[in-house]
Amino acid sequence: MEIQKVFEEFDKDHNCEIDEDELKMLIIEMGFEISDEEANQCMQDIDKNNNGTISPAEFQHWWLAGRPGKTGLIARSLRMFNTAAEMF
Ligand SMILES: [Ca+2]
Ligand SMILES: [Ca+2]
Repeated sequence: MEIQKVFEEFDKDHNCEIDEDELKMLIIEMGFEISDEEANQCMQDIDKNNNGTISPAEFQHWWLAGRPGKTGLIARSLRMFNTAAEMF
């Protein structure tokens, strides 16, 4: 799975950054539930410069670092996402 593809999947409005709403939307689409607080923590895990959005570079850094995070929720969602992608 290419990082760029995953990023594009998150970036629903294609403005080259992922905001909190987009993050939540994808996780909900994957069939998980996420609270505002969890979404916020996920953002903090990835948004290293704390400007409220995830840039491609931030996303790539987080991805290559092994997708660390407080909640692990996105990592779980992405595993589902990979599995779904392999089915097609
Ligand atoms: Ca976006
Ligand atoms: Ca950022």
